[in-house]
Amino acid sequence: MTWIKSIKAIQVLDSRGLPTISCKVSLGCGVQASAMVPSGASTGTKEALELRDGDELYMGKGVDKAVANINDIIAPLLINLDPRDQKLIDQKLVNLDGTSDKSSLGANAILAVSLAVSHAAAKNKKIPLHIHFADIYKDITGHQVSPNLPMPMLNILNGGEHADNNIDIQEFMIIPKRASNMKEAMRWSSEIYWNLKSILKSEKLSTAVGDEGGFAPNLQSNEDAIKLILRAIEDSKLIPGKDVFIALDCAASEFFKDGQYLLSGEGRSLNSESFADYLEHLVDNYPIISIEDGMDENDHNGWKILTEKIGHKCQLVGDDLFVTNKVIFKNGIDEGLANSILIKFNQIGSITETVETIHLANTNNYKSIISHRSGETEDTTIADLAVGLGAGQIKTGAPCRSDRVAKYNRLLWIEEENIELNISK
Ligand code: 2PG
Ligand code: MG
Repeated sequence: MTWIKSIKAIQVLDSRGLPTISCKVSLGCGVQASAMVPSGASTGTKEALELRDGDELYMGKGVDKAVANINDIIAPLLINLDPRDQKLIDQKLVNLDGTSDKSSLGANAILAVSLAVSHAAAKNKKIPLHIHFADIYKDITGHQVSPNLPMPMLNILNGGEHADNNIDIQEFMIIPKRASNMKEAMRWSSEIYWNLKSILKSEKLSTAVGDEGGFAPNLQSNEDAIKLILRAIEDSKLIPGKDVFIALDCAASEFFKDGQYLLSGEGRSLNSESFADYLEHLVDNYPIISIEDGMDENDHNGWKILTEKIGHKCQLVGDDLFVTNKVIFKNGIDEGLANSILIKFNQIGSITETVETIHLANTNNYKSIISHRSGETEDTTIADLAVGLGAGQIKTGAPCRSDRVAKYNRLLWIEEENIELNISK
């Protein structure tokens, strides 16, 4: 029998220099483990509530209340419980909170504990975290998954809410699809990133980076961003559309105003039908194989149009649309919206609920992509989650900035230590 001896949380800073929570769990056997929670900027309105203090400190962004909720309310409830029973721990947390959006204790408080408990349990079992996650999936769903290494999607050019430039689309990602392993995927991505930097310099464009480590130059259009990336791929002696593909996160909810998609960088305003045509044009003319949040989270009609138009030839990913919430996701599946889901555990607030949402995707032929947030820390839990659950894809920013590469570096170690794992194609 192993048991939780103490739980302690403190306020730390994330990659944007804003407060977040670090939580440490100590077990009776002497094991200690900690985890930190991420934070989004282009958030979906139906995400679980991230509790912020709202006072004069840190521009209202402090998390002292959430930290106190862990230390004073959550910790006493979980002492003596078995950390290996993630389902029970998360159930207790959800019940203690008692709201549908975790607004009483804060999803950030609940997730910090949920994550730290999983790390402690894996250590107690003396197994890597990704194997523990595969066990958790089995416990919760009754199904076995096949762990594998996820294909990375690296955001190398930033716009929207993540950068101070004029680009409307939030993320331009590369997918090193033909790389034979993680090591090669990361080498190609780093070379493309550095070649993009050289191109930007030679064009006298800014090489400053956005929140996720991608470059953030001012450009004439979204297509110009794609063209620059294609050049960078070619300069890396790789073939766009064969070796390396492109993925976009439009984060369209951020520029949907009064029924129109406002591409202010291009001085254009399009309705849902025309914006779907615009995206189809991009898919037909460039090696784009994945588009996330191509429509506003509430524009379900637009999502239907887009899914019917290009769902057969492009991965369409719901992020703000589904917010990792199995009830919202189920409705979306029934409506036939998108064909994939972005998974961010802080959108829902616990490991168990995250696993349930991934299981719903698995049983409905939707792909899952494990994702970071734009505000991150050195925590690498998502790398293990992607491997353990065999999700197949991960997006965690540029091959640059420690908060981003920490996850890729963790994947490189997992590959090194598990020769039986292949990279997902
Ligand atoms: C997204 C994410 C991560 P944020 O929109 O997919 O890239 O951004 O964390 O700001 O919601
Ligand atoms: Mg997104």
